[in-house]
Amino acid sequence: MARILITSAIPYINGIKHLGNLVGSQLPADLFARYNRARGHEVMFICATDEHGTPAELAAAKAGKPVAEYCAEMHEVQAEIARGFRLSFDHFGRSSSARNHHLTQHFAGVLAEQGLIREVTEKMIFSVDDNRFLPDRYIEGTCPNCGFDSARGDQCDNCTKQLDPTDLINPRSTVSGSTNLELRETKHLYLMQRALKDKLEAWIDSKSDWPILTTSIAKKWLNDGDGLQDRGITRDLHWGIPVKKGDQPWPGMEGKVFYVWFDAPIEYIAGTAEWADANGLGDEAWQRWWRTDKGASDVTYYQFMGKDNVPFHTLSFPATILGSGEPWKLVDYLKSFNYLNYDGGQFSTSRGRGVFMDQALSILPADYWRWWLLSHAPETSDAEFTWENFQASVNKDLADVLGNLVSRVTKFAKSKFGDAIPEGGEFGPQEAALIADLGARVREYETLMAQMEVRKAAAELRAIWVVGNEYLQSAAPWTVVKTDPERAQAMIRLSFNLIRLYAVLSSPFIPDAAQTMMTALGCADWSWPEDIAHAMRVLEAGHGFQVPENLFRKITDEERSDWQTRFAGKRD
Ligand code: B3M
Ligand code: ZN
Repeated sequence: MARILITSAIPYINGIKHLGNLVGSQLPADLFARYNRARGHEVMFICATDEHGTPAELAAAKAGKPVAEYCAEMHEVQAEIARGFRLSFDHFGRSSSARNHHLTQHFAGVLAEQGLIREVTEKMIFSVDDNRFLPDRYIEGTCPNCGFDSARGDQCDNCTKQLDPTDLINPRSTVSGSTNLELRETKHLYLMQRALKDKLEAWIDSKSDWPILTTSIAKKWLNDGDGLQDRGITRDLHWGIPVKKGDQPWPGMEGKVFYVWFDAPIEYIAGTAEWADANGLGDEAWQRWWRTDKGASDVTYYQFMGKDNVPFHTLSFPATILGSGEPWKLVDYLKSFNYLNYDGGQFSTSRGRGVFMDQALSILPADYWRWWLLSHAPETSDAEFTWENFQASVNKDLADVLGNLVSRVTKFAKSKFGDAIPEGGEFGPQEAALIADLGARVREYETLMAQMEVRKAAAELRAIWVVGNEYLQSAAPWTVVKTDPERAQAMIRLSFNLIRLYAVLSSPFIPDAAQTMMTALGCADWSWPEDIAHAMRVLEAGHGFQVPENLFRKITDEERSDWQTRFAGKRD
């Protein structure tokens, strides 16, 4: 049994995320967590809301609420939607937690002790019309690297370069649009990432098994231009974690807070501590996941995120960890994703274009979305959601292949043999061939799941459903029953075990349908098919069952075109 730590990038608090955000972090992380639990491993799966920074302040102001109250409410909203999507976090924390305050201040303190923090008096952009210092994200302008005209002050979305707002050409405030911006003097703390370059490089070089997308982004930022830059880790804001050196005041830094990207990844650790607190456990319970001196050296740590978050996780956060000189766990494998586009363009939060998580659940259950999103995960390139493709996948894979097998088998068995699995006959060559085929495919599925090859794993799972359907089609128990009822009974007995096999294998993708299948089988044996021949005999003759409700319904052409119109967003 392995010990597996999984974190998903933590979503910002200021609004409900769209399906592109979901498929780039939380959903594949959930798939991996569920799979590893199903294999009997010890899993810790942590996510949280990312609550600091100006996005939260401005969203709260817009909602007319104090920021703390706004964040508490929005956290609940996001937590409820996460439950709706069956995201199986061990804990869904909050980066504004007392634990994160404490740990963030702790890291800043030890980094200072290690001589890796310097104070910089600098000129920052103050927006006269907004009457506030404008944080990086709220200044837009032209990217000096690629010329993209809506680059943000922290990062260019086009070329992913991490930027400082003063790098931008023709900067403007995105709060008011004002170009009445001034440079005003203020003092900030900088993390001396440059001093850690060699260590970071050696660490990244040691990760030969990372996806190309991850390492190429990491290396680009390590070596591009002037190479790794020291980063400001404090801001002139009210909402955030007050700047302190451990639990001591930091002279000259009164009234300032840590930069949201400094404290957000630390929440992965703090969220695990919140989990321990919520379960009445002591510090050793979370430290055994995070401190290599306290049991975490046998933990394998996986992170999931969209490609725009990769520089912060391959450089900034590891700089915090490595720089601390303390034995904290570093990430072992970083799975990153490209973008999901929406119907010929991009998802757009501001224009309401595309399907957002709450809307998705209001029109169809979670499994429909989980299946489509995971089976089309943007791994090797950007992917695109279209309603035609969604309708085709749901109707074909879920309704025609999987759903149909379950309903055919249970309905036929009930009408011919009653409420229990029939006992006649023996498995013959046809069943032996199917079992051999399934055995090979299940091993392949396991390999792909362990490698987080999400799309390929979905394709293998679909193939596993298909071979069962093909077996049933060619064995044709509904015909055979007329001439050789014993033989038909053996086929049906095997088919019931197929349903159980499918429930177990499919549960990481479509947990609700898997549960419905197991409930219909009156079965609570979720054991993984380590031995396929055995797995096909778990449900024995005489075992009762019920015909389940239709597992999946089809999406009609009318619904498809209604939804297409409804989610098209406001026109420019
Ligand atoms: N909240 C950005 C995002 O949601 C950011 C991730 C933080 S991960 C520590 O994509
Ligand atoms: Zn750029």
